[in-house]
Amino acid sequence: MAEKPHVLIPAPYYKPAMDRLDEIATTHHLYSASDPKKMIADVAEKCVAFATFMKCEPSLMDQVPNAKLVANFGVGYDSIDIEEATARGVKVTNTPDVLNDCVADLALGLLISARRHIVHADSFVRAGEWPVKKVYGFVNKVHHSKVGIVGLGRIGEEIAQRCAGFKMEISYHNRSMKPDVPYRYYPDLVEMARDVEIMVVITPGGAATNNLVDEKVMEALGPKGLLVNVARGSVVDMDALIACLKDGRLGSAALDVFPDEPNVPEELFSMRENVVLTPHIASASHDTRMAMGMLVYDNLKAFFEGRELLTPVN
Ligand code: NAP
Ligand code: 8YV
Repeated sequence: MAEKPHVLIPAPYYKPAMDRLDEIATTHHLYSASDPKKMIADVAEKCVAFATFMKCEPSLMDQVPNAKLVANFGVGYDSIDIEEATARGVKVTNTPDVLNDCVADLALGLLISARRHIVHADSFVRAGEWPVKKVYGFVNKVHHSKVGIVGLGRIGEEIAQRCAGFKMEISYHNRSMKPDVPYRYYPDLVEMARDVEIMVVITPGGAATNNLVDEKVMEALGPKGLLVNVARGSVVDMDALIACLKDGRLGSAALDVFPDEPNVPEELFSMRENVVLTPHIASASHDTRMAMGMLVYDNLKAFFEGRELLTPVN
């Protein structure tokens, strides 16, 4: 029987899906190697591809010169240097679409938690405060509110559909207007922020969106405004966010992503009433992570068989 192609896994992804890869490849798990340098020395020449979660530096590509595909576990590929990969003749694939629903679900979960204070109200009950204070207090509604989506792409459209279910008035900001969507388009992000009560950010990360949501945008969203970020930490200016939340220029925030994960600025920890935090879990259901992993698998299989890649990004 012919030897299976060798694949290097620099950073782990959903284990049941990584295990499936052993059906079609001989896998080398760099992240768990007791001596990573030795593993690279042993397998570098043999490996024809990488399967990875957001990690594959140009220096690693140089050390594994015959690997001509990076199959990334994730739709976002901002942490992979596409120009450097292309310059080396390395193709990159990602995992679009299979996670749209799951990410949109969490965006709405965060939105509702923040507006209705679900997390904070839960602490109120657990701390025994209900019998003492009698009433929790009053919050802002979700239904019929005005929401602005920053990045009306594959996931953004799913978020919009869910918002429509809550009878919200929906607007969006992209670099270009989309044909055939029933939502109001704002070419100017500050203008949209001024007109909405809730902003949901779901653009790609990377240089083009770095600090796209800056102090001006937050001030325009205002003291009653809610900012939800499920995109990348780099898209929102974290220093400005903390400052605006502290002095009330922005009302509240719900964040799944941070600029320096897994580190989260401690200032946010004490903001219990108006800030909801999750550890980058928007796509983290079993079904979705399996589907993402199988797209990694399918791209690798197509590559091994000389077929067209399913979801290439370069
Ligand atoms: P997509 O289909 O490519 O949509 C991206 C949208 O952002 C497009 O509508 C695009 O419109 C807009 N956009 C891009 N650059 C922009 C800019 N500079 N200014 C304003 N708008 C811009 O991508 P997707 O599949 O929906 O995924 C979006 C991102 O979500 C991913 O790249 C990833 O970073 C993030 N994500 C996070 C999680 C999580 O776990 N939290 C999970 C999945 C994805 P224009 O091109 O017209 O500007
Ligand atoms: C995952 C993501 O967190 O797809 C993306 O861009 O951010 C998420 O789905 C990640 O890729 C895998 O853990």
